[in-house]
Amino acid sequence: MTTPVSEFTRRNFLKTTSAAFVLAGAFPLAVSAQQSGATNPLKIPAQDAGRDEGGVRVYDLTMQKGVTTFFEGYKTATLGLNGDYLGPTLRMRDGETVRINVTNTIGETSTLHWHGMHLPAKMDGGPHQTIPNGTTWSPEFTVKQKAAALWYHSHQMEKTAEHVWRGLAGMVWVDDAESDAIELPKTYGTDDLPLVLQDRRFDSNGGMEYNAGMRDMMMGMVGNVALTNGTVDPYFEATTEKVRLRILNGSNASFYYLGLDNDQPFTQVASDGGFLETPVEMTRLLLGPAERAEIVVDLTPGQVVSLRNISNASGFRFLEIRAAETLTPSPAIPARLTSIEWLDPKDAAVTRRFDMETRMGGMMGGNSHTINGKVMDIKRIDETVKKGDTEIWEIRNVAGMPHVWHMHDVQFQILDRNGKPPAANERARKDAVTLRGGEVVRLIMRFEDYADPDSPFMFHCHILEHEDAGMMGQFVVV
Ligand SMILES: [Cu+2]
Repeated sequence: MTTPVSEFTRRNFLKTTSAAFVLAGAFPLAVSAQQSGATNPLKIPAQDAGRDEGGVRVYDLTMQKGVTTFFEGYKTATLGLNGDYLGPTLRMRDGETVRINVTNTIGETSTLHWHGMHLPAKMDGGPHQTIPNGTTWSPEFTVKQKAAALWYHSHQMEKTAEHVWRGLAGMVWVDDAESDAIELPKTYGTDDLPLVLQDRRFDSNGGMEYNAGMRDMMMGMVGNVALTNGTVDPYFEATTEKVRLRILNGSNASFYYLGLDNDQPFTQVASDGGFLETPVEMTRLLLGPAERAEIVVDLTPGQVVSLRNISNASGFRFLEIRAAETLTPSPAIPARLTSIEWLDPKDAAVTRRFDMETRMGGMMGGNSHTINGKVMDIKRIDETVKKGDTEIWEIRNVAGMPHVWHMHDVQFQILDRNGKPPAANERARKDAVTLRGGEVVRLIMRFEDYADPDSPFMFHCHILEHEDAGMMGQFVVV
């Protein structure tokens, strides 16, 4: 397996901590580097398509304590769902009714949030839907969703960062008639891969305890080792001409600027909430915490190419792809992938404004991360939205550091970023958007189907340390 942790961390901290932060500007970094060939086969999370119970698709997820061997000879205490670290990829279909029995055995209260899903607030798994240790929560809802790679993670009030860090996360892939028919790679684990990208801070004993210090609370908790589906320094042996990578930035706080190490182009075909209308060829992809992108990589026989985070000095590797000497042909990517119903700003009933702000407290007070000057109060409803309304939400990052806006219930569209049209790969259904320091985005969304004056949805920064520090608010749809 891989280099022992002590050497790994020392070497790479020395190599990167001084220069890397400068090179990457304001972005928090994950630091580690791999110079030679990758050492571990990529772990592929199990797929779980549930079981049919009288027309309802039923899943069982157990949140549990685990022990994971990330580095040979080192046992690391972790959390997982139906396993030691992370959880299975749930497969579900648009139009189906699903029930997920979530049993908590981790020894403390948690929650499980369906990130990116459009569903009733009571089923959302936010801070109000707590699951005490030893109990089972069984949300049931109808999937009303375009095909997309979504995810689930703990959303426990003030503990989200720690729970996700320790491993309480996994993916949800929604399928529909369009994704069934589309000519893109879709054989799970063969040419269609989930890639949960994370970084974790390991100590010299192989531990990855969540010990956030002052700087971590300000900047977000950043690691010294890259993990892909919980694998350190992984490789994948490809057998097809094209591989589709469904990438989730599952980190607490790191922004990944991804590219292939030979700078060959790849094609983005989907964003957070499903397919782009047309594929976008690119060589670099920025993903903030919680954002997703599906990309297709073209391979030549015998090729070895690596997906790297090139935003730090060492350019650490998330995945080495080793193409077989003979590759099964893959069809060309369709020129048109889907149609998106673009919302018209003229139809917006309301424009709301949100300032994301970070203040450094200095000697007298603590640091603060706020939205419109407020920190989260679970008893306070910040915004009330009328069901059926289209709204514009203007988000300003008035801080110097980047933040990530995420809101529950809806997939939004980006009208503009700093007054200019969004990049081609952000003309999409999205539920999370990265804002660099000083940036302004205008989002448009429609609040459909579900209203409940007693159960709020969340909006928050998806840097999890910021969320836990109170950079979160609540809205109800009535
Ligand atoms: Cu933030």
